[in-house]
Amino acid sequence: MSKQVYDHKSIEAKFKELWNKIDLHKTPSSPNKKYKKYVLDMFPYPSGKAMHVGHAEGYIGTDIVSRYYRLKGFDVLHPMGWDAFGLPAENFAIKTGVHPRPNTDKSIEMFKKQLDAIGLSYDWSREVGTHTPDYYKWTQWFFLLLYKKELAYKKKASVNWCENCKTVLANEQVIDGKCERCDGEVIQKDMEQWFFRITEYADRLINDLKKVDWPESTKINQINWIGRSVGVEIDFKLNESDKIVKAFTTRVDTVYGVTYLALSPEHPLADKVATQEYKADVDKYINSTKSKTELERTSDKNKTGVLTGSYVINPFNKKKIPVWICDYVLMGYGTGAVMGVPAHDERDFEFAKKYNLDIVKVVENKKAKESDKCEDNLPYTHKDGVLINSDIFNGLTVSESLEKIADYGESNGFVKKKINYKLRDWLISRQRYWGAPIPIMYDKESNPISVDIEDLPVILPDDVEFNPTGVSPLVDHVEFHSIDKKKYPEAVKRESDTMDTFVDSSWYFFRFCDPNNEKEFASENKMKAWGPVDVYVGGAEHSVLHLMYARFFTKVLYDEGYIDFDEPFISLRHPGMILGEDSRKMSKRWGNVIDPLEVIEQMGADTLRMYEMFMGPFDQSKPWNTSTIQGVRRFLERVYKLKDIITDNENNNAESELNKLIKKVSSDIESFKFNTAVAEFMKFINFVEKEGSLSNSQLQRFLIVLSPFAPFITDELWQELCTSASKENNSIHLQKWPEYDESKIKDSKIKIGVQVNGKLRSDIELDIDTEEEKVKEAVINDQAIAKWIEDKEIKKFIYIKGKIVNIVV
Ligand code: ANZ
Repeated sequence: MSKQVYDHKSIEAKFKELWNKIDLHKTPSSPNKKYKKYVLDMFPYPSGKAMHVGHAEGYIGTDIVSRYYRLKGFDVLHPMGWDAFGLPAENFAIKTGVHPRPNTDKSIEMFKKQLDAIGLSYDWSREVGTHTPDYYKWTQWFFLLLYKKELAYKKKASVNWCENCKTVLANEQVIDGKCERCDGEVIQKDMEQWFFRITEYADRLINDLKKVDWPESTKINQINWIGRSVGVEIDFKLNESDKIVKAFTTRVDTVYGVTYLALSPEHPLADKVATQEYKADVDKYINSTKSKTELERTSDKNKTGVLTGSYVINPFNKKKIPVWICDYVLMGYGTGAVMGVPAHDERDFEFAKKYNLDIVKVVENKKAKESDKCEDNLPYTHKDGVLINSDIFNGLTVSESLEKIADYGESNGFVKKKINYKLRDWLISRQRYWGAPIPIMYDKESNPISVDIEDLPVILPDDVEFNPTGVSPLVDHVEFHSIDKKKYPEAVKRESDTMDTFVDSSWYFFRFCDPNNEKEFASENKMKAWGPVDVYVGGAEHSVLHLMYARFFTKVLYDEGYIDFDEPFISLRHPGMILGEDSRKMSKRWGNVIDPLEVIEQMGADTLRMYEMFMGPFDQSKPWNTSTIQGVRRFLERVYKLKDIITDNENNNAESELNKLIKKVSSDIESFKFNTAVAEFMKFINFVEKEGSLSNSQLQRFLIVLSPFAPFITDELWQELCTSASKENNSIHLQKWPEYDESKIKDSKIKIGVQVNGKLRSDIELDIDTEEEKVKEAVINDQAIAKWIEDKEIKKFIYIKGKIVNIVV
């Protein structure tokens, strides 16, 4: 005899145990390539904080998708692991004074407990943690692969330094001048660091976005971050000498309007160009810019500069133009020199006004009214217009002239066509402890020597004082630097910096294909079989971080012949944020954080899952609402009682509704419209409760379709309905997704045209078997029709069933 009350606690405990026992979520070992789905979440970093309900949203979405495809007969890979190295874990360790390893392992345990409670169908036999030697051995292997291909290199450069974390950061990890991890101030420092040559892949990283189904905004973020600019470099001769200053411009059409040339304070000529008279001013200026951040220099409204007394010659019109040093010009972009065109560039205009420089207009908007053509409307920065004051190019449109002027300059030897990128090489060394050691040693002259692959992993020692000091904590670790002298006679020490954690996460999705491989990071066969990831879910904040780095790694592996695909994530979705009940971001500060374990304790995991999917569109932010979650709980209680209305006969109306439900839920899951799928379940239950009957087979099919959303309650009800002797192996999750039959889907609603005095005035939607009296009532109360009747007397009302209404007034 089954229980009459829906007791989620006992049901969930029972099935968690049963599923484990029968290894329900085990990944098939050799998938059918045509029918495989690799469904992946961005793996979390276990930094000490527990997960809140917002984090669960994406995991529930992918779990539904995984369960759905399994029922559809696909071989599914749905793994989980830990992005366990890195600053969050290390900063937490510093705060608590506990070593990051036990801290991290404790966090992992806590996360796992939470994930398990939600009923997520991960195959835990594939779990990976980036902080374990058998994982980071391969992170180091990737470093060596890039080093061998000259895609990893060391150079001295001006780099971002976080004062708080006491380490360098990659450009992507500086958000609005602040550290991505701790929000601390970032300054520029000259340091020798390791880089990955991601810029080599800039064009492919843009072009291949065509191949993937990603949110448009994420693609645009990447394209803008890579920042491809097509332009030219123009040679300006300095002071009639042989010295040349090259300036990069995307607007060669404005070259006759150049009235000054601006060098960045870091330009190699900056401290050499000043004439005697200006030298002191220039030195002072260059010194003063050193304390400014890049952000201050570029966003500062008040552009500053200093005159050098030198001049250059514009090779097009041979005019002499003054050379300035300006800190709004950055050394890291183009050539570090800009040709100033005040009439057509906002910054140059501001600068020229401030220092009283010439402004020469060279592009005119033909269509503008006469009054708009005057100088007051400068700068004119648009590209629709024709050239004036530009010698032989006068009269050409901007777009015609770009090519012609560049060709002319090129044939005369002072112009070179050039494509520039905003993207910089990825700085991967960190002066911190909790990361994979870089597998490099140095000889006496500090020349790098790479560690042999067979000597990997270079182990990260545990007994290290990890408080950040500005140099890697590994510098003074004696044992870490003891090297096999026989094998590496030249090596005197190891590289002490560790790798950026984003290196660890750039390849973890390959490891999941073959997580226990001791000989390779993953076998070619396994990667071919499972890769690429079909469905990937994770935060939009990674659009130029992890999502770009992982694409870069994938392309390198593709070029090296390890894999047969060159994009890692075919379709990508970002979950929206779940806000607190007060519509604010969940945070300890506001006291509005909701713990999934508490919700599960009170209402059950199935309720939490269905509610989170019901809250609104997956990719949008939405506030938590306690009364709606109670409504979802009541829905499940009603599902629990459905077995009470089972009859022997198939209910035809329910059959039609059920087929409609199967069709809608299938397409909704495939397109991540979980909220409308849940609404459809609710409509269905309203319908069958009204009908009062449902056959066993109909209830079974309903439960299968519901099972990806509510895996526990559906398995419980399944066991009760099922007559087979071996219930254990008869989990609902091992069944087949029901097919729907289009011919059985009859619409219960129908649209009926309404004529007034012979003219079609509107239509009205009604249940197919509404009686005439009710039709009349509905028609009269319909606003669109009421205005044609007004207060006139209805002389005739004719209803042709299911077809048309005719009213004579
Ligand atoms: C002259 C000019 C005239 C420019 C005009 C623009 C408009 P994007 O599109 O972002 O690549 N520039 C070049 N190097 C720079 C540097 N190191 N620091 C600051 N600015 C620099 O921008 C290219 C434009 O940015 C270039 O084209 C140059 O200004 C400026 F009506 O040259 B232009």
